Amino acid sequence: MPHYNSFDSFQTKKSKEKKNKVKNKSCINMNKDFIIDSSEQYGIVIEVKYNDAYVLYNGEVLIAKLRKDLNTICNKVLFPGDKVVLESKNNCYMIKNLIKRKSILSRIKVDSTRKNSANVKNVAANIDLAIIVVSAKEPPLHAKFIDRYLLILQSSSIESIICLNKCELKSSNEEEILDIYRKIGIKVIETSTYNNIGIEELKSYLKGKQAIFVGNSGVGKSSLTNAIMDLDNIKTGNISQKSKRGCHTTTSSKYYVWNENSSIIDTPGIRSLDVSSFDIDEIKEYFYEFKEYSEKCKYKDCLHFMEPVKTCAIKQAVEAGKISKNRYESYIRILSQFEK
Ligand SMILES: Nc1nc2c(ncn2[C@@H]2O[C@H](COP(=O)(O)OP(=O)(O)OP(=O)(O)O)[C@@H](O)[C@H]2O)c(=O)[nH]1
Ligand SMILES: [Mg+2]
Ligand SMILES: [Zn+2]
Repeated sequence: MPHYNSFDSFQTKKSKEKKNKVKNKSCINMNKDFIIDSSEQYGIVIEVKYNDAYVLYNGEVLIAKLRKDLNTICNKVLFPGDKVVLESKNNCYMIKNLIKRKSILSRIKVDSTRKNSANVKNVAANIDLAIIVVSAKEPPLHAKFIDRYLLILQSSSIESIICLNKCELKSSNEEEILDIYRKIGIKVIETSTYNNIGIEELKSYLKGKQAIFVGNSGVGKSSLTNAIMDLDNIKTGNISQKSKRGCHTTTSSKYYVWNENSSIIDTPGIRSLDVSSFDIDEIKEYFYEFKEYSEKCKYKDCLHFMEPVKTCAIKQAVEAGKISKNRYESYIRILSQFEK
């Protein structure tokens, strides 16, 4: 069985090239000497507010601005988790260099007012592990959300696990959805910040890592951050009684250190995850459990979509219950967007 975290072996050359194109787009106006390979002394960006970067340096949080000759503002080039080299000038801290990133989590926002113009929105840098946070109820658990997050994280080569929060509200319905992911080799942790369940297990996965919580508004990302930090001062929000969804309480991503070498980035809930920047034939590459069957499809370029069942080994595997129907439906739902 393919394991979800063995990204590179499955990445196509095309998707790698495309990813690099996206990465470069995020570094507009960047002088070449700004990015360096390494430095002994560096600080970590914990939050960025317009032109101010809050940098954790030797245990202190400093406010720094970007080098003037870069002619750009902080929030265009720096993200929580970035490692930066500082210099002090006239009682101000300047960011002299950015240390080369090992990963960047981006999502693409399509500007609906300007057709075909995609806007790269970076979320955080140097992530070792992403925790896709979902809740058992309020907001309800849907496999399609998890599948979109997985697609985006895997295309950024970021290892991911699932955390089902509000597990005290779980019923057999949610259990069935979680089983889909357990079966394809993704770790699922169950937590309840109300009943203090699973927090120690979650910590054991986060230890020694720069991790990030992603997921819809109201699932409990900030509540989990409070639980891990043993704090209660990170703002959390109520669930709307009408829609049973979150109210977008967290508005910017923030980095928290909870243990030596262990940090967590709490992010705002994402309204919609756009996947239109992918190529239609790239999507199937990230549904890793398809791989062992797709080689048996009659046509090499089979999209497992409009092709007849008799030529498509994926459709046959879905019918035989070897591939989850839910996952296949997510795949088709994503592909259908390209038809519009
Ligand atoms: N029943 C239940 N509710 C929880 C649990 N953990 C958090 N909540 C509640 O869920 C609501 C939303 O929690 P937040 O931590 O603000 O959610 P968030 O994911 O940070 O939301 P955004 O910042 O809007 O993206 C709050 O009312 C919490 O009290 C839990 O384990 N069980
Ligand atoms: Mg929050
Ligand atoms: Zn096929």
